[in-house]
Amino acid sequence: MLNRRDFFRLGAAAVAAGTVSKVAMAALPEIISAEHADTQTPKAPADGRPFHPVVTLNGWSLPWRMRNGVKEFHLVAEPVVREIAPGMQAHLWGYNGQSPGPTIEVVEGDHVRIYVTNRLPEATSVHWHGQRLPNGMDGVSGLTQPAIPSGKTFVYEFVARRAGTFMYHPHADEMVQMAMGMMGFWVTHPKNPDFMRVDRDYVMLINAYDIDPGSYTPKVATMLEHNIWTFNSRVFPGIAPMVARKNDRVRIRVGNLSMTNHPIHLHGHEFVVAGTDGGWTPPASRWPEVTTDIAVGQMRAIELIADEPGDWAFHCHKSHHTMNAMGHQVPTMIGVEQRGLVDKITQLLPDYMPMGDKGMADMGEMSMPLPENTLPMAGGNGPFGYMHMGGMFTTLKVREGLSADDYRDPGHYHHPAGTVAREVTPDEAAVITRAPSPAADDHGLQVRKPHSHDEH
Ligand SMILES: [Cu+2]
Repeated sequence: MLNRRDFFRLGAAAVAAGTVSKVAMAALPEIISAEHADTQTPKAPADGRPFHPVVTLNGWSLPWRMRNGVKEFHLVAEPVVREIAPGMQAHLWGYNGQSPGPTIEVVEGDHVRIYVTNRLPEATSVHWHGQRLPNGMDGVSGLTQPAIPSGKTFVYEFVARRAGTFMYHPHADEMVQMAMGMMGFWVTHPKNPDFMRVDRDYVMLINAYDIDPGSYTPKVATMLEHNIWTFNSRVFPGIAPMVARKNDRVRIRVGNLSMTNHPIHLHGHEFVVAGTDGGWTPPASRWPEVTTDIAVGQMRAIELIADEPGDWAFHCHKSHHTMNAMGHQVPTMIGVEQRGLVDKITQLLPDYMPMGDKGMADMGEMSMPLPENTLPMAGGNGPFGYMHMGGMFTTLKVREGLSADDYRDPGHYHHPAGTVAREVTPDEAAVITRAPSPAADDHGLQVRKPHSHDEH
């Protein structure tokens, strides 16, 4: 976990290592930077007006300073190294040491000033997605401002007029800069801290990368066939769980800055879409869902009562998006008998291994030697064996008896006796009722008899 002292220590290092002169920076808010991928436990704001902070999965919120009633932040656009999951690092562009950049949290009505220092090799800008602001603060390079050249610091200033859920990202060489990971979350909390109060408020951004096994930098021209699908530039099993006390009201805010839509699905509970990037939805307009599609450029704030203890999957429902480092040229081999072939192929390729004739679950599990800097296609070990999941997958862990500020991973769920699916006993098997069928073999399967002359 990060604490404030860590921020300052890392911040000092970042200033020393920076390319922008210390003298020029002296009047600006300190640069606070973080490089590791732990989730920061939320803390009540040290100054400014009160709010209930959000929790950024595998991320953190940017500290600020108050100066003459203005809330001042300092974002630094720069190359970063992001651990995608243990075993794989990506060379991305981001803000303040990370991609996505730190979450910015302000209160409705705050006068906000954001210094943006550009340490990228090319010009950038920051667009404050969804905000009401003066046109010249909207961050569209060429249209509303000159782009911020390398090595320069620009300042944005506006009043956060509307409470809600927002994002920030460049509007300069967008295809490259967003494919490289430049994006961050912004939450404007309501003036009244009890308005739509929830107990736990998680945020994450969806992005996707195309990083060939053995390489570190995303291929920025890829439009759809990405191989790394992320929540906050992390993939399962590298994504932190969301933790909730039983009966907590939980909000999960998800923004999509990838190149395709993502149907986000939660197990074991129903939720409502309580907010979009356009604001809070009127309560009468909400309906129960277990999956909500999030289009490109959209945000959804979903809310639920976490009243079912357990470890509940939370994931994108596109099955390719819960895979890692997946090639799309894999032939489907289900049902193909490969045994005869293998002997012949191994004469040519001694290390050849047949794959996928019973499905593809074995491909993550068999821990083949991987090239440098990539991940198995899926998964990690769960309490009941191997989990065939990677990519945009995490869990909502609902537990009784947690304290309100405890966000630590509680470990695997302990299921009450008799509540886990299991193999039938021989006695049970003997009395299983079979659906009446004209012909069933010993395994209960219907057998289609070949036509015979007797039937005519
Ligand atoms: Cu998806």
